[in-house]
Amino acid sequence: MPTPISFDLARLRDPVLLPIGEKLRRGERLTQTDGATLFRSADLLGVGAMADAANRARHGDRVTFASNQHINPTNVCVLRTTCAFCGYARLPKEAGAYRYTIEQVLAESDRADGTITREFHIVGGLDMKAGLTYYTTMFRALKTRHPHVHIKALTAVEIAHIARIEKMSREDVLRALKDAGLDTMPGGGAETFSAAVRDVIADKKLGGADYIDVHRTAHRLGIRSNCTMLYGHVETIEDRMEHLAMLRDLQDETGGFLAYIPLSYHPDDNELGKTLGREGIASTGFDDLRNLAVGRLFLDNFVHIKSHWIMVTSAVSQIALHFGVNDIEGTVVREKIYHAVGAHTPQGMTLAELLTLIRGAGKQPAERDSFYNVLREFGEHDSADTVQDVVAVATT
Ligand code: V47
Ligand code: SF4
Repeated sequence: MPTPISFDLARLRDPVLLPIGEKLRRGERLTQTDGATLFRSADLLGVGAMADAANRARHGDRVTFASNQHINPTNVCVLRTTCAFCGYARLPKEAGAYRYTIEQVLAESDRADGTITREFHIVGGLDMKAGLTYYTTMFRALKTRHPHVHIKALTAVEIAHIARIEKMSREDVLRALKDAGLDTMPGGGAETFSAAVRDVIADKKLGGADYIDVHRTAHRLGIRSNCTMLYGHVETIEDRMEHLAMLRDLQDETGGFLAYIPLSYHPDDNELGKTLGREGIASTGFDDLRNLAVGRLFLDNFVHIKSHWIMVTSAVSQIALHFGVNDIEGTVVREKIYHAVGAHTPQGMTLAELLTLIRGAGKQPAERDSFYNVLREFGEHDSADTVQDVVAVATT
């Protein structure tokens, strides 16, 4: 049972939201129909106020972020021609195709420009030449070079791909990767689970039930993970709710998800954007905020709802801190996947910029580790240089 949320019903202008507000005050779980009502209501401030109350009940005014670095080791992908929304992947011989050697991954890992990197977020294409040994060697080399850095790597789709090319079970692949240094898994590759949607946007990609199954297996092996939903393309509101219900069910079962991150579809430089005639028009700020708020309210068993500023802009991420969000994707350093599909945001943010963004929303910034333990709290006048870690972390 979710905890009851104290909340003033007078803040709801749309009468259809009242029964939902009452349920939340009683600590009742929302149904998929309630979730769809939240999505359909134009009372964004009402929906946001409920999500904000739910978020404050868990986190008060604290907003966390991670000092992380994204590394994308290969953009070669066997699904290049079938994931219609992806602008990042290349065929092996296509212009722009790359696969880093382990030395290049190590060189990339040193690019954090003097900041403290505590987490590598490593994802890439489904490359026939990037099998289990490629990744186990990479993780071991990274752990040797940066022993204190957490490795959050490989989506469920990549795990299934490695299992297929190595003719191994997904469980054995996960065990071997864990042995080599994989600490947690990111949430990418989920897209929208609905089979009808997948037929249009990613018909050859690992299906929703399999995505859930890989995460279930990972959780059983003690590998915690994030989860995502790609929205703003051809999915219906019912598709969104079916997707969220599958995530909530697995979380009830395993408790292994750390955070939920809705990802807003970017239509530039990908086939789907051309087909939809939507080039240049990404999702609206309204829908971005609503996806985050509904995530907070419907996923009552998730502690953390994260906004990915690279996708929705830092301005929307900042406002989202009053719409149910308690965590902002971190410093990132050099993002490639969204910048291949028209994201106009910078490729990384400094710690000082993140502090300004969070404080500007009247919130209290705190740096966290990959398991959401708070490492540093930043007071009103503290800077990245004046606040020491509460735990010892080696700089890279
Ligand atoms: O799965 C691809 C998405 C995802 C496009 O777990 C696109 O902490 C929008 O999952 N428009 C990868 N999105 C990124 C991801 C992620 C990001 C930040 C943090 C975490 C985490 C995970 O990027 C893919 C896909 O859904 N993507 N193409 C596009 N055109
Ligand atoms: Fe490959 Fe992932 Fe792009 Fe699909 S979304 S083509 S699986 S890199």
